[in-house]
Amino acid sequence: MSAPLSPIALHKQLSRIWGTPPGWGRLSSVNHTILGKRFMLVALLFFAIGGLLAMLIRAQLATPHSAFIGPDIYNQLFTMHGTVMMFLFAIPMFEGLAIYLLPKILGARDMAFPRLTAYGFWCYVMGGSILIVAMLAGVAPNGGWFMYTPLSSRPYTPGINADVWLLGITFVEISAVTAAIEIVVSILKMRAPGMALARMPLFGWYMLITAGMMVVGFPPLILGSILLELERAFGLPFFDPERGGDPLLWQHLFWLFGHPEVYIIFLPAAGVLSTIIPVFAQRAILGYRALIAAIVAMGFLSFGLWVHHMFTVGIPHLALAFFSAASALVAVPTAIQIFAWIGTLASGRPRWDVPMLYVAGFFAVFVMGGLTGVMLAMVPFNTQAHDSYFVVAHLHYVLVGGFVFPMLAALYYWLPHITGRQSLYRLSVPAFWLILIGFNATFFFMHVTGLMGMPRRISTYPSNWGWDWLNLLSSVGSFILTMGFALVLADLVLQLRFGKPFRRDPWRAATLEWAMPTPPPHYAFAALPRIERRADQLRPAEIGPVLARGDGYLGFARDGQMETLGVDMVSGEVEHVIVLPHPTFLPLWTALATAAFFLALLFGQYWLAPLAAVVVVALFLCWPSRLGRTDDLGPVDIGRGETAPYDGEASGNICVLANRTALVTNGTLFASLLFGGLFLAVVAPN
Ligand code: HEM
Ligand SMILES: [Cu+2]
Repeated sequence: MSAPLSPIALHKQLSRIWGTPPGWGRLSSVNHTILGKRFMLVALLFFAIGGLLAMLIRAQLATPHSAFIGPDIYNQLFTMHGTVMMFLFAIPMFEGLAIYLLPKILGARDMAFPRLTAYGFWCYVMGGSILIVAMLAGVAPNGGWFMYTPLSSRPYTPGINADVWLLGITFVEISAVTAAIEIVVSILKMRAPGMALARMPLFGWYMLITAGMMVVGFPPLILGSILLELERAFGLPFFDPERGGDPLLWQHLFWLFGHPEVYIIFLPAAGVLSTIIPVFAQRAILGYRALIAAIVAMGFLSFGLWVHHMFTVGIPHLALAFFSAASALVAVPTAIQIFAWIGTLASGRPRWDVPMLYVAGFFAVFVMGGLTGVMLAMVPFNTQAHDSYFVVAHLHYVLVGGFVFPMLAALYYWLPHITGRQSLYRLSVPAFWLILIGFNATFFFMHVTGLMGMPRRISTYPSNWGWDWLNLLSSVGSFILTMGFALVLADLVLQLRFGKPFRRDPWRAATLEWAMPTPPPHYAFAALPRIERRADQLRPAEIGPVLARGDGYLGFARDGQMETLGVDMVSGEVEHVIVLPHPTFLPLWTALATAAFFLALLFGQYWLAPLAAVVVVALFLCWPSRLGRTDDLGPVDIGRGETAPYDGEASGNICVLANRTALVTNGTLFASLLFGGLFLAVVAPN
């Protein structure tokens, strides 16, 4: 290229090319840093909403015979609490974290399909809003977060409550599936040159397997929702035993998704732990290869477990034994990870800081959840504890221990990266203790309440069964817990406002995301590095300034194009130059048309739905016209004296891979349909 630029001039040029317009133009952003932050912010908002609902539940249950909330509203409350936490908080939080971090940890300038990121974000916001608006209007879903039929069928839920869930969640799932496909492609194709799969940081492996699980895990749920909505809207009898259907089909389809869902939530959190622990232990993670094997094994095993949620529905005995054994087997890869983390800490020189506090909280809480999980995997015990508060206690130990604590660790670990500011310690430490104590006060005693026979999902209970003081304790605990979260929030705001600017790489980490200025510029890296060793053992403080000078791949601004590199999936050697799209409103318009489609179905305006669908397709057809070039340029300069062709001129490009991944999604959708058909043919032959 031309004469080398000064770092400042290069920064200015790249910022101009990669920037997002101000004002309303911000809504056209397709940048992964911006969208990752937005995803996480909205997910936090939904966490607050879900938490508020939990507070209402605990207020109602604090005393026996409480008349605070009637049973009708109570059903909506716990259904929305579970739904919001699982679909609108946990999954999108993972997506946001992945979208923000992956390109930075793997050494690329953005995700593979920036406009798809934006489209997914809008689908998430709009689908989530449908659910929240329905709740404010008093017609929220009320059949529990897993919407069992026949309770969720038309005769038992005549209002639109169940339709809100089926359509709203399917809308949100679009964002999950698009994000999953994009994450798979980005990890496999867009890493720094030289970063072979065998050198990829574990964070990348965790995200790859999680996204892969989403690609095959979500279609059964989407199919189930479509079938149930068809039954509700047009009276088709998929789940109605009187007309040849079977309500168990819903349970199978739901848990075919729902059990992997638990691991889809846990694996990203484990990825966070595997990233943070070595940094604070000041050594490389123990058992890198064993961990990769464990992650992959977990991904596969988790699909063989769904039936353990249905032990009490009358499954053949042999099948019960099989699924019970498989449920116990999944403890093996979990144990490998726990031992690797403990071993890393034990053999390193651990340093204490706020993120480690939350890691310790994870250990304390999650192990307890694992123990009760092993108990529940035993069929006889499960039969006893089924649908009691024991299960509520277990699932919160697993979800809060296995997701919320690691996410708080992640928050304190990466916040300096996002804001470029230092943590203030005064609030984060007391917040931790409030959360830990409040959590255990809330949920530990629920084990006892459950064993004393209190069923879940009841809005009141009599006072003479010995449940009173246990419930009061749980409610008091939950308010302590809320105070802890409020303190975290206050800490966040204070840090944004008053935190001192941080030096680069505050934790002396060893991964690439710290080899850039913080807060990160829109283009992420001024030049892309060459990786010569395992990419979780780098020295960001040394690499950073070199890259900022434009010393590396693509350390220049060419033709106003947003360029990054595509590599061979396995070896990580350069294959092509990928040109990414500029900001555009197209994703927003397409999402709005998609919203029109779902709203038309929700309100039974069936003439409008096909119209909206046509608009969606037409808008999607506009997407390619804004991108790409038709002339063939051959190999072009990529810096360091090397050349590579543009993505569109080479085989094995990102679009081909994305198509294949989407085909897998489609394939599982049809396989689930086939499973459903066979299931009905066997169980209900007429
Ligand atoms: C922040 C503090 C939390 C409190 C105080 C809380 C409280 C509760 C309570 C009391 C129930 C049982 C309601 C009933 O069966 O009548 C419940 C159910 C549930 N919670 Fe939480 N929860 C909290 C956080 C979370 C989180 C973070 C998640 C997930 C990531 C979660 C997921 C669920 C699910 C899936 C259910 C089952 C809903 C159903 O039965 O349909 N909760 N929660
Ligand atoms: Cu399960």
